[in-house]
Amino acid sequence: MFGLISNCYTFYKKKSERKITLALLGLNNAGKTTILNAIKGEIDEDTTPTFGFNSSTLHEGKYKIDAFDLGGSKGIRSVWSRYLAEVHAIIYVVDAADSGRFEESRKALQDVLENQYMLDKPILVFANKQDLPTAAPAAEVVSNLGLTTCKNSHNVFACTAKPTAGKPVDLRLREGLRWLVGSVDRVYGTLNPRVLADGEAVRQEEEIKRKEREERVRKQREERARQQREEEEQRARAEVEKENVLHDGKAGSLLAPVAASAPPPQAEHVLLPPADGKDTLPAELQLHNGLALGLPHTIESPGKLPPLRRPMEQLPPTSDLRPAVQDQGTWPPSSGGGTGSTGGSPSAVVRAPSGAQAPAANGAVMGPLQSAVSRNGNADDSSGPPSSAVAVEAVGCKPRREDTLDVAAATGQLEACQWLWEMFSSSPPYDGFTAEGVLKTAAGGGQVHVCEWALQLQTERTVKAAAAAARGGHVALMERLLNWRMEMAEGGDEVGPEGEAAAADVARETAELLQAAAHGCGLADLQRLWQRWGPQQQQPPEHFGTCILAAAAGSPTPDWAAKVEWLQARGCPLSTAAAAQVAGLPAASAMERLLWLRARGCPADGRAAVAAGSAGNGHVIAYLMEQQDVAVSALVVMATAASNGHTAVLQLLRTARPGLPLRLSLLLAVPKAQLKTLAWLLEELGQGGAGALDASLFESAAGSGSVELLELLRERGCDWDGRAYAEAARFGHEEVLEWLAERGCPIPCSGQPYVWAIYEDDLPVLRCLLRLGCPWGPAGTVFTEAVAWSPARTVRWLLKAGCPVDREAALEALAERAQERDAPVAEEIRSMLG
Ligand SMILES: Nc1nc2c(ncn2[C@@H]2O[C@H](COP(=O)(O)OP(=O)(O)OP(=O)(O)O)[C@@H](O)[C@H]2O)c(=O)[nH]1
Ligand SMILES: [Mg+2]
Repeated sequence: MFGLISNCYTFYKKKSERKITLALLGLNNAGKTTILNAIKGEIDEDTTPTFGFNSSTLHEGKYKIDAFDLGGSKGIRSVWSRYLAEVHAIIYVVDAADSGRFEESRKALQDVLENQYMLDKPILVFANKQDLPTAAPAAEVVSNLGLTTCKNSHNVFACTAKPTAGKPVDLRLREGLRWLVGSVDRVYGTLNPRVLADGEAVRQEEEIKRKEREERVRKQREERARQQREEEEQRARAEVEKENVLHDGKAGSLLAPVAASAPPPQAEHVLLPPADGKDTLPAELQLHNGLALGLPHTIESPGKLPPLRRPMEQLPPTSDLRPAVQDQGTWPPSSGGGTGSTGGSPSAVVRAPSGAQAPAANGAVMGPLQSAVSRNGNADDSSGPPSSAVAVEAVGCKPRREDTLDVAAATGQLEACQWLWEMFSSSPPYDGFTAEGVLKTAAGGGQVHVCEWALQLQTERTVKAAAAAARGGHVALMERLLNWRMEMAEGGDEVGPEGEAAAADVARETAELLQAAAHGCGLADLQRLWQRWGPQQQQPPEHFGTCILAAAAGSPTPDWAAKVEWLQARGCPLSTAAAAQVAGLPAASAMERLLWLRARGCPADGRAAVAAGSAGNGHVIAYLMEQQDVAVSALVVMATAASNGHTAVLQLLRTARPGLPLRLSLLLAVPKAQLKTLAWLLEELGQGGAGALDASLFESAAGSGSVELLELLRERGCDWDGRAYAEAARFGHEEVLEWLAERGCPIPCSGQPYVWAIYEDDLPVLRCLLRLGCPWGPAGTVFTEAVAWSPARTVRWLLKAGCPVDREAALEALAERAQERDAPVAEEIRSMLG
């Protein structure tokens, strides 16, 4: 029994979050270990210099973070590069009080940034030791580290990792981590396959090197054994010669016993290294091979932060090449440069509403809510329109807020936007759910009315929204948003932060604006904007020029080539970024544009093949693989194609590189339920692939929501366990939960499925779990999570449903909630506890 409980507990701890791997880098004595300890809440720990690394597990919202704190002494820094393939992002720590080492720190960071595996990975910088009088502020650390030209997404947080006695942990540490996780979250869909594939490629490379080393050692040992044998034989012959002399040439029979004493041929194997080769690896390498394995010193800290937003899978792309459909309520498109006919509004999942309909977003998400909202707008309903709160109470579920608000804003459903805003703005803050975000999404869709409403919610930051409008080809709306900013500035209101940081912000925003215009507007508009906002100097900064030209190359406007040529004449270079941009376009344009660019001397690299893999452009991949100057990682391309369901690309790569492993592709095809691709992969894997069909693969499949996929995997003998329930609950798939129970999948005793439903505030899933008889898990765990994150009505429901309560833990979570976030809700919940 104890074993069962302890298994449940272990399982509960092993939450099925998305995983991120981070490395903490920085010079020795910068405070890396102290920062990691502080984030874990271990503020009293004294640190000693780190040799090798420490690893810790953290939680931030839905993410499980494996953090590797590496030693920063000069002699150890060379091993940093071994970790970079396997990390999603890095935390770089600087001792802000030690200006004498800024230059050394800059160089160390520069080396990291130049590593091929660091491309597009976010970087969080902590300017540590702000308690010391000599500490430089964040802006000074930025310029001393040379971050102003850094192409990776980055942010700097000043902090004090080592608090004075009795003081709480510096909140900026968590804030920084939250920023970093948010940045990774935004690109997780593309970054994660790359990280997995790069990690796999590096592991394979190391495996090959290990085998080569073993082979070398084996040969050396064989050679030594052969020499020994020869020496023995020679000695034996010499003995025989001696005997012959003594016995008158009749000592030949003596040879036999001597030869038998030499080691028999198979005895050589005794000298070979064991199959795992452990004894032949240098100790240092063994240490760092541990990166991908379960490592010691793993410390779990409970996830106390709100879940992060999920990727906007529902939102349609804004950059497809289809001609624009002019939505009602949008400003007339620009007449200049042929922009008007091509300024694409998003090919929305939902059309604009008639009357006061709620956003008809993803049915799975909105189903029950939608009917309540429809009632809300029905004039014949004698009971009158219920308030949003009443509707939510009646239905018992919130739509997944970020998805629905995005869809409503992009498609111009003003009333739905207002309704959703009213409902969510009182909730705890949530990454991505901001007025600025709504404005930007609405601007991207050219939705003027929604923009006007959103401008009442926030009035300062409109350049990003203007850029989104430009990207969608909505030039008049873009102008309007830019002028709004001007008016605000003239009116004396503060625009953005002060000083250096403000200047950097403006530079970044204008670069973003021009890049968006290069994508979505015609040449005439681009030229006009360039004149007003473009760089003053003759030669634009390289990164700026590269990005803007790449945007023009991948543009949906018919005059894309004219834009590229015009930008080239302004000093913007043709680069690998442009090649990658066009390689990911729909098939015919991709090849045509890539050849056009290459004919003008445009370089290309592996990223173009990855982009082509993501778009399913097999012929572009085949072309790139033939090019002498392009290094294509077939494994990475294959992984990307698999996650996007491009079976033909997998087939092509499999023919070109028959030895490519398939397991990674299998893992990546599962979350989006790419059924055809999966069927092909399973076929190819055949009997030998049975090992890949484990319970974690099934867990991931449960998160896809596809019962068909689950059926397919079970047919092929895939293993399953209780984690599947948790994953299905996390993504709100009631149908999958029902299916699992009906088929007899072992139900977990961890309570984790409830915890996910609580994070998502998904009452229907909570009800479903209760109906299926899912156990609550270790006493009080589920309730405590609810007390920390849920609205009062969910807590009330849990009490009614008989959820076990650990009163002490609940009160502690409530106190924290009251202090950090929403005190009134905490108070309401406290009154329920009596
Ligand atoms: N005053 C002050 N001291 C700090 C702060 N953070 C860390 N320290 C101290 O700085 C020293 C080095 O901290 P560590 O965390 O061990 O540094 P590290 O970056 O991990 O160093 P290596 O492991 O050698 O690479 C320790 O004495 C810490 O107590 C801070 O915010 N303020
Ligand atoms: Mg350390």
